[in-house]
This record gives sequence, structure tokens and C-alpha cells, in this order.
Amino acid sequence: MCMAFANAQAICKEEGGDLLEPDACSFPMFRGLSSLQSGQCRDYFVGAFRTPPALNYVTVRGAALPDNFPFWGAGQPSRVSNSGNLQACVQIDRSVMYLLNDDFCTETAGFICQKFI
Ligand SMILES: [Ca+2]
Repeated sequence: MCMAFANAQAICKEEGGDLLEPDACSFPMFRGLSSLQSGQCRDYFVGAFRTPPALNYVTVRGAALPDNFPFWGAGQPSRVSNSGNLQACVQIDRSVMYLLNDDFCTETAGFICQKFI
């Protein structure tokens, strides 16, 4: 199922969780799983975003996802603007070797949910 960020997040919340929060400990595992499972959606939304005009990325629980986080892909986060549509949602992205890329929230992608216990 490929979905826009908000729809993907809504499904995770219905399940009692939220989108996966990228952290340095667990990210390598999810990166590996994503590459193995890569199907029609190509990329996977995770639980991090920014609220333009703010430039900083935060996780769904409000933790900082700094630009020097070690698992951003090359040249990311790029915060590209395309006709007023801003890259503001974070994906595990095949085009950057399953590292993180900020992309358009309206793009459709797979997603990974997490339950916080
Ligand atoms: Ca980007």
C-alpha cells in the first residue's frame, strides 16, 4: 500500500502507534529490511517531518532529527521546493541507498509503523 504521509500516519495511529522514529541504534536494521522488502512503493515514510517555514526536522514525538544525523543520504536533507510544494517528510529512499531523504509529503510511499512501549 503506497500512501501520502498523512494517510500513512493515520493508519499507524489507528493501530495504536505512529510512524517509525528514526534513531541511530535501530536505523541500520530498518534500512536492511527496507531494501529486502522493496516493492511497488520503492520508498518508505518514517516518522519525521518539518513544518515549513521551519527548516529543522523533528520526529513524531518531538525529538530533533538534526542535519548531521548519520543516516541521511548524500546531499540530504535537501528541502527542495517545487512550485511551492516543499520537501518536508522523511523517507527511507531507494534512490539514496536506503538512507534518509526528505521528500514531498504528498508523494505516495510505503511506511513503517512503530508502537511505543
Ligand atoms: Ca530531499
